[in-house]
Amino acid sequence: MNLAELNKIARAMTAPGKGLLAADESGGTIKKRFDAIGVESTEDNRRDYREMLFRSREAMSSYISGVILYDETIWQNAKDGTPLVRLIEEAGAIPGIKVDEGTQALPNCPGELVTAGLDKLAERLAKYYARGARFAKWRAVIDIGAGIPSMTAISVNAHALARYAALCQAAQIVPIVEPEVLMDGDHDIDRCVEVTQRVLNKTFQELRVQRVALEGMILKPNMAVSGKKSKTQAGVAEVAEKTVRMLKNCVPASVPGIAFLSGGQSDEDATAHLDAVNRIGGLPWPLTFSYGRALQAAPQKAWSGKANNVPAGQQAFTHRAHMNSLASKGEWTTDQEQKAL
Ligand code: 5MM
Repeated sequence: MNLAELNKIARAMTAPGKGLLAADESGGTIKKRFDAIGVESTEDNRRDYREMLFRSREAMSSYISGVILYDETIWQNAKDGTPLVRLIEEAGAIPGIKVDEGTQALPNCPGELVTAGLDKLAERLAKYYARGARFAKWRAVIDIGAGIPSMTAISVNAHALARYAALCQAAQIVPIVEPEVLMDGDHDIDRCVEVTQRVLNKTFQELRVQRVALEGMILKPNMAVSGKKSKTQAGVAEVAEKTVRMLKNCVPASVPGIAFLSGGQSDEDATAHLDAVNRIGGLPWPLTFSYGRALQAAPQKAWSGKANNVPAGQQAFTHRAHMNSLASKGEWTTDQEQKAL
């Protein structure tokens, strides 16, 4: 393992004013997104949509440091035959790949999930590296509810995250470690903090046990937020203060960067929260975005599967990427949010 090189890539992924585009929706998820805009989820439509994003020159070269791809996309070519991976590289961004294979029911733990995909992972990583991937992503899912999460679910998911991260580093690929605590329940923000801290602590414990070099990874956590169905919704200042406290409590300073998931927050909330955490300042790591929905909902709607709408889709994507770039520097304002439209 060349740790200096891994660290260099990790720092480029979280470079000032830049963040990651999570375009790694699996078949089922992209179908759901396309259903919402009345577009059939065919291989060509998925290609056209992602080509539209990757050809958004301003967004890709100024605000996006890297793109997380799904297996299908990393092997796809643009309409003119250029590999989609090349489009990303030509814009100055780094291609990455989702390598987990989704979640499965966790035996003996009703309602809980474990992420699959460790089998043959070393071989798959070698192929992805040869295709140009310089980082990877693995997402563990932890739900909050009555009596859950169990320590069993937290442990097995942390163990798998660390196994994946060690295999990535051996393949000279930077692992994005994503332990997502879902915001779907009716819990309040303090319960989110309590569970997320438990999950982060266990994850870093496993990373250490499995000798993962923290300088060669990126953490992709959830923010501290209220459950979507909670009657009390924490405001921006509380989210920022509790998110920063939670990270300070659990994330070693040697981690080169943190890139949040949006997790179902509205576009503007995801941006406002990122801005607010960055305004607090004085932290050992850059805090940026690795958003899927919060970067793509607007361009998906603007595009709606029509070739004529490509410029509008690209404009919507560029706007969200720009707003999140500003937020990653603590420079976003509601004025800019509205002015650019
Ligand atoms: C883009 O969504 C990713 C893929 O999910 P599936 O495997 O279910 O299709 C997801 O892992 C995503 O990268 C992260 O959750 C962050 O995305 P959000 O939308 O939460 O910002």
